[in-house]
Amino acid sequence: MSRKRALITGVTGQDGAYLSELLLSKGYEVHGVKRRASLFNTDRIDHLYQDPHVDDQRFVLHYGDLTDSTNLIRLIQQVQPDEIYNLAAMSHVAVSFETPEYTANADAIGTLRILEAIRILGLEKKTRFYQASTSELYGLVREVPQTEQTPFYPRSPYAVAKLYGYWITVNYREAYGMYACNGILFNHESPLRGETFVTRKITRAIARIALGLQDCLYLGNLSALRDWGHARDYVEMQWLMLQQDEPDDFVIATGVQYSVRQFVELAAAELGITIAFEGEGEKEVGVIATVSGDKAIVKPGQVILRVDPRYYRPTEVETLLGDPSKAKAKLGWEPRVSLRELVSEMVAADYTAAERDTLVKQAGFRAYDYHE
Ligand code: NDP
Ligand code: GDR
Repeated sequence: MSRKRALITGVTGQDGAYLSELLLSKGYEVHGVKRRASLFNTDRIDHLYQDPHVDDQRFVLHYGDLTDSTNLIRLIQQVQPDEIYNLAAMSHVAVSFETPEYTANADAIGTLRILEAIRILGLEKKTRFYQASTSELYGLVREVPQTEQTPFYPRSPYAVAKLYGYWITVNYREAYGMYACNGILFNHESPLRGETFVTRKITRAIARIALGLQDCLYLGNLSALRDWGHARDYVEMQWLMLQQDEPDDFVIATGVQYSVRQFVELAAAELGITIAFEGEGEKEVGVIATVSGDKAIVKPGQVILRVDPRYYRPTEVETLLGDPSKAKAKLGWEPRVSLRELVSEMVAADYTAAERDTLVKQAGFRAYDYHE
């Protein structure tokens, strides 16, 4: 039997990297779509790289973009995939307020472009399609916890674009009998998480502060509540959703909720730092955190966290909590990693990176120092 072929958009992102690893371990031939960038953008998948000159290459990268229909049609024609995982997106909620039109083009119309390509090429019965939908669809939540039946109320240009992606996926399933699924994934994190999402921003900053590379971490809304899982766990479900007899939509979540403030406390505790919050309330500019600890370089009383309203969003999603009962019952899926384990893994990875930067600095070279 010939091996299965998968096409992954967003292969250079967090989920793209974990999903590529998973599919390769299952014997798939994996084709990834990467964007042209002025610097190499394949950090997360470099360990999977295979020389294109070898025979029997199982991991192949193609240039492409969700805003280019001709490119997508040609790639899908060339690869003839059994499964397409549409993970590519302008995925940052706050940035979507700055680039709303581009976000709609990539996240909403990009999804349509792939579905149309499948139809134009007559692959409706061959190619299964996974759409990276999101808990951001719930936005201003109407029900706790959120299930597949909870009404949507998107609160950002990102979420509105993803709402289109969700419904066009359902529509193509119903109209053309395509095997197309939405994974309504709640936040999932890892050491590969982009540096400007709140969890990674925190673990990276705490590690750098502990080693004296950074003085202070600036955050927005500390009281936001999220249901955080591990990306490695969640990509397994993306694959499982395409292996069923019938296509369907699933909520993927842990069913446990923490605040941003609690995430900071857990991350700091990993490095022996105790944080004392001061100020009127989490959304006040004056909220600061001071530390005491003996393992880290930080001084008792040092202020390491301040709230900066620059990071507030014009419309915020205050609380998200998922109910993954359907995925548990039908896919046999269960999240394996707890938040504490996730935080521990992320802090350890960022601490190692910060130690490397310290050595680079000590040797007289400029260490990578960017944070926002
Ligand atoms: P990342 O931001 O880490 O990765 C996004 C990927 O999309 C990157 O490979 C990026 O390329 C690529 N991309 C962005 N724009 C385009 C475009 N116009 N054309 C082609 N590729 C593009 O996201 P995650 O891995 O965290 O998330 C994967 C998907 O799941 C996204 O669609 C996201 O919206 C969705 N999602 C994520 C959740 C999470 O908590 N992580 C939860 C729910 C949904 P480059 O590397 O060049 O920037
Ligand atoms: P989110 O993730 O918006 O849920 O979208 P993010 O980590 O960006 O924000 C989570 C919560 O933390 C609050 N917050 C901050 N966020 C950022 N990025 N930076 C800060 O300084 C900061 N301070 C507080 C936010 O206001 C928010 O409430 C992620 C993305 O991966 C989406 O693509 C995905 O669809 C959803 O998760 C599910």
